[in-house]
Amino acid sequence: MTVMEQRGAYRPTPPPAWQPRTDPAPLLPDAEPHRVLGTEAAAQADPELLRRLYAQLVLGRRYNAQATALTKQGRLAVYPSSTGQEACEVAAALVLQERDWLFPSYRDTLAAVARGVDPVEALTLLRGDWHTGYDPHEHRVAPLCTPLATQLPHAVGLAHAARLKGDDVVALALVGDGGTSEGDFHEALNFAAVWQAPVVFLVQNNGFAISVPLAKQTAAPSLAHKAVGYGMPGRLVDGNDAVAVHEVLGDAVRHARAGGGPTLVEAVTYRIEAHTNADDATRYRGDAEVETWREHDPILLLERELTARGLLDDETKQAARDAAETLAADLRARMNQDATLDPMDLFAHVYAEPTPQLREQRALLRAELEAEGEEGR
Ligand SMILES: Cc1ncc(C[n+]2csc(CCOP(=O)(O)OP(=O)(O)O)c2C)c(N)n1
Ligand SMILES: [Mg+2]
Repeated sequence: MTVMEQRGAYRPTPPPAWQPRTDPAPLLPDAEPHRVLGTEAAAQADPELLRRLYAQLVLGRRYNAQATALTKQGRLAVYPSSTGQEACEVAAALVLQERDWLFPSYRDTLAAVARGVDPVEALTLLRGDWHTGYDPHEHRVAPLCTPLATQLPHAVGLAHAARLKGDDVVALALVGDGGTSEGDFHEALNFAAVWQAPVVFLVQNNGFAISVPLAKQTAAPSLAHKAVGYGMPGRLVDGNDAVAVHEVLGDAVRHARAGGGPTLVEAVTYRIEAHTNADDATRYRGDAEVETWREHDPILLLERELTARGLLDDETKQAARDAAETLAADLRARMNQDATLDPMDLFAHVYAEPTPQLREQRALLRAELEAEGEEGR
């Protein structure tokens, strides 16, 4: 059989011989983002889950505020806040089993903390102290990833390897809207679908890649639609509706665990703060837009539901606030201690075999440090 005789081969003459090899209809996302809060479906939501999500959202909001304050006090080099995106962060952590893996980006400190990473260790990288402050294997949380989308092929590799070994492991990878324009996004999704790897991709579409609005970097109908081209389902969800995100991600994780392959979930949300403390968001967006999103705040949406169902009394509210203040106080106390650092560690773990240039730079630094030490005596 020649190549041209194979099923599905491109035939240039009419009638068009091409046919989709997979029916794309079941892969298409819904026209509107999936919502639970504020709809009739909310009445079915488990009260325990609602309370748990609420407590975590309040903790997360306080963590974001405290970390941002620490940047202003010179205790943290940089903090990409996830204020406004806490529902995605928390739901991503809660849907996973202990044996699963989370692959976060630099904005996903909260997801790492919600999964059990020490709140101070989660900030080590952003403080500039060390490569990663926590052992990724302890809670199965990969290092916070700064190069955009490079965490995605890692997640696919881990998920595929786990399946080959017969381990029951699902990988959940987080990425931003801007990250979906990276080559690594394409390669990860392509391989994930071809291999039917047990991986879930959660795109937090927060409207911006630093100052670049979504419309200036993609012409896709939605980011969830990108899934279809790779042969996996795309789901669209209201990223500020914690219950909806939990439900959609939960479905995707179960689907992956059962051997159904990957899913791409686009959560529509908004970055309330600037990109980081080094960014001035007023230069590229107006206050009115931010205010509109504040009215669709993830904590507010959940509070409304809890109150309507009589699940949120003053005591519960106060307990959530107290837990958040305790977390913030611990963060302040521990982040205000100077870390003990060895400047020579700069060169550790860069390559298995240091290059001649690195060896030379290491020797230079050592000589300078020794000279300084002698001057100090
Ligand atoms: C490969 C790569 N290119 C460029 C950058 C610089 N950069 C850091 S954050 C960012 C924007 C990313 O936007 P998005 O993916 O939407 O994530 P968000 O910050 O909104 O969470 C860019 C371009 C980078 N970190 N890595
Ligand atoms: Mg973004």
